[in-house]
Amino acid sequence: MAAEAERARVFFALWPGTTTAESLAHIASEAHKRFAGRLMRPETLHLTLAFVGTIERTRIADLVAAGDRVRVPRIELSIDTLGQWQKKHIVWAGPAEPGVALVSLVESLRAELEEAGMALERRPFVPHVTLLRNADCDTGRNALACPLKWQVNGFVLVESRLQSTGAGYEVLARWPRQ
Ligand code: 2AM
Repeated sequence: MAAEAERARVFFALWPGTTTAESLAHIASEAHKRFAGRLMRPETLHLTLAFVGTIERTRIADLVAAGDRVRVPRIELSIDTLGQWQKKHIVWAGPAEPGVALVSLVESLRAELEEAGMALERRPFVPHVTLLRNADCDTGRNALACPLKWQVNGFVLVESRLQSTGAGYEVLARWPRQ
């Protein structure tokens, strides 16, 4: 087994631009008044497409190659739902329906990752942006009073590092490639 420094916890995600992140942060602070818990910092807000987990760093090149084989879509996401997961103590925002374009992006990513020999968990995909952790919530969904439109023009590969302030994320690669 490789030493910890040679391993990385990684996932593919949609990362909002500043304006969308600010709107999501506003929804989060409103939700915080009701559910308390720990507010995610605006710069860490994201929607996970495919969670790869902890791998050896040498495999990051394979992940980038897998990302290169995926067509980069343009998607208009309607973030219209506030969801609660009681067991995970999470409050999240997301679209009521995942939509064909988003599901197709997730499926292509998964197919390329599996082709590259990555073992992925077969959890059903529920598109969500975690807003609060350790929240005092139930399980359910409500329509957001002020839904927001998120223009998606690409996706990212991210490394997650646990820090004293919560998770710290570093973008390892972006698509379209820059
Ligand atoms: P969460 O916000 O619902 O916890 C970094 O941890 C990102 O990967 C988060 O978006 C987290 O989702 C997601 N994540 C963590 N473990 C996961 C798993 N086993 N399957 C899918 N997504 C996971």
